[in-house]
Amino acid sequence: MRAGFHGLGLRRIGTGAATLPQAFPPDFVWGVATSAYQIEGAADQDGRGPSIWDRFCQQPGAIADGDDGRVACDHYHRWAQDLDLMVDLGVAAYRFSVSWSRVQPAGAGAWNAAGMDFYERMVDGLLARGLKAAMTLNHWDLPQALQDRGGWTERDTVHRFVDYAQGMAARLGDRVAWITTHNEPWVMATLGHETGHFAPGQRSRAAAMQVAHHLLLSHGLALQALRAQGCRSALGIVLNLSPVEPATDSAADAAQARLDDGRLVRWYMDPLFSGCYPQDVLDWLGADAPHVAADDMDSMRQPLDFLGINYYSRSVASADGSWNVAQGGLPLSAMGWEIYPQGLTTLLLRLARDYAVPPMVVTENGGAFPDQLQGGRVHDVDRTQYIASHIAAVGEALRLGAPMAGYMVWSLLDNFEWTSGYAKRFGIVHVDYATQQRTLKDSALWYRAFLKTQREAPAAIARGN
Ligand code: GCO
Repeated sequence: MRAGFHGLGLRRIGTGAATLPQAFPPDFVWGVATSAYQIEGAADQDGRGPSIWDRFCQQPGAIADGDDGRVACDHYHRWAQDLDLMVDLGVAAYRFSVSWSRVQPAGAGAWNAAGMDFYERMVDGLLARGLKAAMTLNHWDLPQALQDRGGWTERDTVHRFVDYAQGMAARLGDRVAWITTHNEPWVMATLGHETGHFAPGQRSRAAAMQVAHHLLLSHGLALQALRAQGCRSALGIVLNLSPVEPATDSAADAAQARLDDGRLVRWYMDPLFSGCYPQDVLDWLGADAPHVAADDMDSMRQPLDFLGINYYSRSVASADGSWNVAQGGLPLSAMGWEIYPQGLTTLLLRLARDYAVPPMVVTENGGAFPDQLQGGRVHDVDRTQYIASHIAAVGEALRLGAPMAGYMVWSLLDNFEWTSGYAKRFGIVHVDYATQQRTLKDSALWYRAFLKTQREAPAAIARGN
């Protein structure tokens, strides 16, 4: 793959925003990503049980404008049309997630045939269109029934997840190219259980660390179980990672950056690749460190067929907490996140240097910007520049030796952006929530044109053009 990239040379096309390597390897996988709760809607239909996000959205003040995912993009009913959009864009792969409570409403025991059928129809629909399926098992929407029994703080949930993973793989493992166990365990642990910003809204550092441990453990045990049952899908996990940079060159900020890196990056990467938790973080946690049973660390470290990385911005550490994004001097997205594509190159190279990483896929990257739909067009120059510059950053990491295998835009559609509700739009396709009409934004048109150059590039070079 790396050789392929070098072999194609570095002829460049201008985007106005960034310079892109003209040709990624021919087998580099380009895709778009979504998640179940953010797009499906049909929350009460065909036997779906409630998830922790359904419950969380009911808490007054939890979500901007009191929004929820009950209807979202109505993808449950419009999936075929949405798959057609992907064909139109020319992507090779679609990363989606399964709503656990749709297929197994209580998170244990009985399966819901109608829910399973939905994902089967959708996966068959992808294959019929020549698209690869990248299935995520857990994109945050734990069945509420399991939360009522303690959720991810309870070790029993680990075993429930393994059963669920086995059920999904038994049904769809012959057709999905990739299976991801968890999406962003840091978010579920930290935002869900330490700061309480996300479902289930708990506020305990000890609980959060136990959750992180159970997520990693259930990942490892699920991989073992899926391999034991002969699942042939590529198996991996998706982490949200960032380079952590000190706000100043003071020793205190450097120490803070090291700790933050430990909590965000090494807490997840070290057990997956080295079979241990970072000692500096364990020391800092003290009594809040998770309970780890005898074989857990071995169970967690399973060979990965791929590693998914979600990247949006860098992280900046200041010991006194005084740093503010405005000080960075970088442009910001509508989320208030710094736009920092070179951080993605830095991150990918660091992972490749410090760990024996498998092929890496950027499984999410994109931006929310204030879009205007006018005359059937959305001129989202900022988003287009964001995506183009981050694809260039991936190309740079690849050129410098990181084993990059794919890139997926977050997101195909505007969708339910968690606590921001529908106010923040990440889609390259605009969704009119009143009519459910989809409109390709300029960023989608750009991505389509870019992917066309990628398909044509090898032939063009072979012809010596
Ligand atoms: C994530 C999230 C997405 C968010 C996106 C933008 O995995 O971080 O999967 O669900 O919508 O990150 O905040």
